[in-house]
Amino acid sequence: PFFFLMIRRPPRSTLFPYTTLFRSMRMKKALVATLTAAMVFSLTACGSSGESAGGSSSGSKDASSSSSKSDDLISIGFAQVGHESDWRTASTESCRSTFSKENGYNLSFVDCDNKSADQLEAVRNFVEQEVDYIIIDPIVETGWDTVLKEAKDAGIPVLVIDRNIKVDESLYTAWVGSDFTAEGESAGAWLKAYLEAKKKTDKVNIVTIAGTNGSSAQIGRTKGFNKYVKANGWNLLDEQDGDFTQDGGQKIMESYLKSYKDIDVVVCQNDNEAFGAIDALKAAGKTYGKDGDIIIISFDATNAGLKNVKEGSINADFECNPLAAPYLEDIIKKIKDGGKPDNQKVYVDEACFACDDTVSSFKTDEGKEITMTVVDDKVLKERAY
Ligand code: GYE
Repeated sequence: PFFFLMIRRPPRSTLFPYTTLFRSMRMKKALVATLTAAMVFSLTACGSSGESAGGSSSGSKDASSSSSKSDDLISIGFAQVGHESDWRTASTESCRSTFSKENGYNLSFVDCDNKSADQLEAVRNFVEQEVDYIIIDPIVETGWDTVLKEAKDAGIPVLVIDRNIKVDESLYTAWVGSDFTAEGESAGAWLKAYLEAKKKTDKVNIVTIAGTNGSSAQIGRTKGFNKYVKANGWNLLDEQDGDFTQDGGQKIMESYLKSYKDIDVVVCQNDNEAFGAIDALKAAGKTYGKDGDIIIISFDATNAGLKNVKEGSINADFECNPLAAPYLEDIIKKIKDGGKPDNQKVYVDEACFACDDTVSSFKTDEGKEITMTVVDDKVLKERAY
């Protein structure tokens, strides 16, 4: 059902299910022998904040509930970014339901609370504990070489989910995630078409509430959107890090409202930041969205985000797909059967949503045809997360 409204990113054959590069990888030499519950218990590198991740529990709870690891379960260590957004909650739930006991997995889940050092430590612990597979959603792109070499030496396949990692490609088995630059480009191209449709040809003042600095979602969305800022001579007033949280979005919007009198567009790099920005705009008595003075653009297109689009508070929302775990499971099954992934990089399909049909379709400067889906009750109902 998730794929129901997806646009196809042409040329599809090069993007889905697997794209480029494929290489052989080292299989883990032997399955892990018995891993005691006590050992798994120590998988709490990232602290107890994990308990609050979308109602999920931390790795220690998973491990303790299994009391002993049976050899026929595949053990997976997952170092998740944190619990900063609705998107993250959906991603966590996708992994937890895919890699459940019933499906044959023993998942050690660690919520890293957006702390890079803790995430490195969690991965190192997984290596020491000799899990069968390691899944990482990297908080930031850099700093991974040493620990991934350790995983490679231990023969543990590393699967990267969502955000990208900047390392030699021999250091991980596969990556499944989104094309963040394409998301930013879609947003820029939509804005261009929207301004044209509204006949707004004077100076366009934009502020961006960016996501966590150094994360590939922030890097890609910024790069993609800012191409359009440059090409169209828009005025980018400011660009500050809201850390992908509602609180961050609100604080930054409040400060922008103090610094800048004339804002035409607010670009929020995720839905939760948009919720915070909306609160700040409301408090300042500004009008925004469908019939307002300020255009709001967001990314993720979660259910809560799309609710705001339907109500007209957010003008356009560019989807980022958090349900990537089943793709990882396919890869794990292939490896387990003695095979290897068809390709090292897998992009998930994504759609674009708007509050009205001012712009129903457009072409990006990069040549991609995009159709905007106007959010109604049916669209909302189909959006599970
Ligand atoms: O957009 C944001 C989350 O990495 C794509 O992280 C993800 C981003 C997502 O916190 O909501």
